[in-house]
Amino acid sequence: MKPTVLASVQEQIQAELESAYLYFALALQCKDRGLPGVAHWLTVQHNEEREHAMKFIEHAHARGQSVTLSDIRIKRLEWKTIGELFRGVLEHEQYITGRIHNMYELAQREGDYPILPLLQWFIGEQVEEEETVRTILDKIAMVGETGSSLYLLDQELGRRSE
Ligand code: OFO
Repeated sequence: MKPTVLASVQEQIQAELESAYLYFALALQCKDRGLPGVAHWLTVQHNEEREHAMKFIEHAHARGQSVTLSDIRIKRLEWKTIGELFRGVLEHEQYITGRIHNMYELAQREGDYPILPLLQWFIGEQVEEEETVRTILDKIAMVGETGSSLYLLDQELGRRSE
Protein backbone atom coordinates (compact mmCIF):
# COMPACT_ATOMS: atom_id res chain seq x y z
CA MET A 1 0.00 0.00 0.00
CA LYS A 2 1.31 3.48 -0.81
CA PRO A 3 2.20 5.37 2.39
CA THR A 4 -0.18 8.22 1.49
CA VAL A 5 -3.11 5.82 1.10
CA LEU A 6 -2.23 3.97 4.29
CA ALA A 7 -2.05 7.32 6.12
CA SER A 8 -5.51 8.22 4.83
CA VAL A 9 -6.83 4.86 6.08
CA GLN A 10 -5.29 5.46 9.51
CA GLU A 11 -6.85 8.93 9.67
CA GLN A 12 -10.23 7.58 8.60
CA ILE A 13 -10.15 4.85 11.25
CA GLN A 14 -9.62 7.66 13.73
CA ALA A 15 -12.48 9.71 12.22
CA GLU A 16 -14.86 6.73 12.43
CA LEU A 17 -13.94 6.09 16.06
CA GLU A 18 -14.41 9.80 16.79
CA SER A 19 -17.86 9.60 15.17
CA ALA A 20 -18.65 6.61 17.39
CA TYR A 21 -17.54 8.56 20.46
CA LEU A 22 -19.59 11.60 19.43
CA TYR A 23 -22.77 9.56 18.94
CA PHE A 24 -22.30 7.71 22.21
CA ALA A 25 -21.86 11.00 24.09
CA LEU A 26 -25.04 12.33 22.44
CA ALA A 27 -26.89 9.11 23.32
CA LEU A 28 -26.03 9.58 26.98
CA GLN A 29 -27.21 13.21 26.85
CA CYS A 30 -30.53 12.12 25.29
CA LYS A 31 -30.98 9.51 27.99
CA ASP A 32 -30.49 12.21 30.62
CA ARG A 33 -33.00 14.48 28.89
CA GLY A 34 -35.76 11.89 28.87
CA LEU A 35 -35.41 10.82 25.23
CA PRO A 36 -34.72 7.06 25.42
CA GLY A 37 -35.74 6.46 21.79
CA VAL A 38 -33.31 9.03 20.39
CA ALA A 39 -30.67 7.63 22.77
CA HIS A 40 -31.27 4.17 21.30
CA TRP A 41 -31.02 5.50 17.71
CA LEU A 42 -27.71 7.16 18.55
CA THR A 43 -26.39 4.03 20.27
CA VAL A 44 -27.12 1.99 17.12
CA GLN A 45 -25.32 4.70 15.16
CA HIS A 46 -22.39 4.48 17.57
CA ASN A 47 -22.18 0.71 16.89
CA GLU A 48 -22.25 1.31 13.13
CA GLU A 49 -19.37 3.74 13.36
CA ARG A 50 -17.27 1.17 15.20
CA GLU A 51 -18.08 -1.30 12.42
CA HIS A 52 -16.94 1.29 9.88
CA ALA A 53 -13.62 1.62 11.69
CA MET A 54 -13.32 -2.19 11.69
CA LYS A 55 -13.86 -2.36 7.92
CA PHE A 56 -10.83 -0.12 7.36
CA ILE A 57 -8.78 -1.99 9.97
CA GLU A 58 -9.59 -5.35 8.34
CA HIS A 59 -8.70 -3.99 4.91
CA ALA A 60 -5.31 -2.74 6.16
CA HIS A 61 -4.64 -6.06 7.90
CA ALA A 62 -5.64 -8.06 4.82
CA ARG A 63 -2.95 -6.17 2.95
CA GLY A 64 -0.29 -6.84 5.55
CA GLN A 65 -0.34 -3.39 7.13
CA SER A 66 -0.40 -2.66 10.81
CA VAL A 67 -2.74 -0.13 12.35
CA THR A 68 -2.06 2.05 15.37
CA LEU A 69 -4.58 4.22 17.15
CA SER A 70 -4.01 7.85 18.13
CA ASP A 71 -5.76 9.87 20.81
CA ILE A 72 -9.43 10.56 20.25
CA ARG A 73 -10.16 14.20 19.39
CA ILE A 74 -13.42 14.90 21.14
CA LYS A 75 -15.94 16.68 18.98
CA ARG A 76 -18.74 18.45 20.82
CA LEU A 77 -22.16 19.13 19.46
CA GLU A 78 -24.24 21.73 21.29
CA TRP A 79 -28.00 21.24 21.04
CA LYS A 80 -31.16 22.27 22.84
CA THR A 81 -33.80 20.73 20.57
CA ILE A 82 -33.67 17.45 18.66
CA GLY A 83 -33.89 19.50 15.45
CA GLU A 84 -30.57 21.11 16.40
CA LEU A 85 -29.18 17.72 17.34
CA PHE A 86 -30.03 16.10 14.00
CA ARG A 87 -28.87 19.15 12.03
CA GLY A 88 -25.53 18.71 13.80
CA VAL A 89 -25.53 14.99 12.96
CA LEU A 90 -26.20 15.79 9.28
CA GLU A 91 -23.35 18.32 9.20
CA HIS A 92 -21.04 15.77 10.76
CA GLU A 93 -22.02 13.11 8.21
CA GLN A 94 -21.47 15.59 5.36
CA TYR A 95 -17.98 16.18 6.73
CA ILE A 96 -17.37 12.40 6.76
CA THR A 97 -18.71 12.11 3.20
CA GLY A 98 -16.19 14.75 2.08
CA ARG A 99 -13.37 12.79 3.71
CA ILE A 100 -14.40 9.55 1.95
CA HIS A 101 -14.56 11.34 -1.41
CA ASN A 102 -11.06 12.74 -0.84
CA MET A 103 -9.82 9.24 -0.01
CA TYR A 104 -11.33 7.90 -3.23
CA GLU A 105 -9.63 10.61 -5.29
CA LEU A 106 -6.31 9.94 -3.56
CA ALA A 107 -6.54 6.16 -4.08
CA GLN A 108 -7.31 6.69 -7.77
CA ARG A 109 -4.41 9.11 -8.16
CA GLU A 110 -2.06 6.68 -6.43
CA GLY A 111 -3.35 3.69 -8.43
CA ASP A 112 -4.42 1.82 -5.28
CA TYR A 113 -7.06 -0.31 -7.00
CA PRO A 114 -7.66 -2.82 -4.15
CA ILE A 115 -9.13 -0.16 -1.86
CA LEU A 116 -11.52 1.28 -4.44
CA PRO A 117 -14.37 -1.27 -3.89
CA LEU A 118 -14.24 -0.61 -0.13
CA LEU A 119 -14.37 3.14 -0.69
CA GLN A 120 -17.17 2.67 -3.19
CA TRP A 121 -19.11 0.86 -0.44
CA PHE A 122 -18.51 3.80 1.90
CA ILE A 123 -19.66 6.28 -0.76
CA GLY A 124 -23.00 4.43 -0.93
CA GLU A 125 -23.16 4.13 2.84
CA GLN A 126 -22.73 7.89 3.24
CA VAL A 127 -25.58 8.54 0.80
CA GLU A 128 -27.76 6.30 3.00
CA GLU A 129 -26.61 7.90 6.25
CA GLU A 130 -27.31 11.41 5.02
CA GLU A 131 -30.69 10.37 3.61
CA THR A 132 -31.72 8.78 6.92
CA VAL A 133 -30.90 11.94 8.86
CA ARG A 134 -32.58 14.19 6.29
CA THR A 135 -35.74 12.07 6.58
CA ILE A 136 -35.74 12.58 10.35
CA LEU A 137 -35.28 16.34 9.87
CA ASP A 138 -38.16 16.40 7.37
CA LYS A 139 -40.40 14.70 9.91
CA ILE A 140 -39.39 17.18 12.59
CA ALA A 141 -40.18 20.06 10.21
CA MET A 142 -43.55 18.48 9.44
CA VAL A 143 -44.84 17.60 12.91
CA GLY A 144 -42.78 19.82 15.21
CA GLU A 145 -40.57 18.75 18.08
CA THR A 146 -42.49 19.42 21.22
CA GLY A 147 -45.20 17.68 23.22
CA SER A 148 -46.84 14.64 21.66
CA SER A 149 -44.89 15.07 18.39
CA LEU A 150 -41.64 14.72 20.30
CA TYR A 151 -43.01 11.75 22.22
CA LEU A 152 -44.04 9.92 19.03
CA LEU A 153 -40.79 10.73 17.26
CA ASP A 154 -38.85 9.42 20.24
CA GLN A 155 -40.88 6.19 20.11
CA GLU A 156 -40.27 5.80 16.40
CA LEU A 157 -36.51 6.35 16.67
CA GLY A 158 -36.45 3.85 19.51
CA ARG A 159 -37.53 1.14 17.06
CA ARG A 160 -34.35 1.39 14.96
CA SER A 161 -32.84 -2.05 14.53
CA GLU A 162 -29.12 -2.84 14.60
FE1 OFO B 1 -19.04 6.22 9.39
O1 OFO B 1 -20.49 7.07 8.74
FE2 OFO B 1 -21.17 8.19 10.00
O2 OFO B 1 -19.70 9.11 10.49
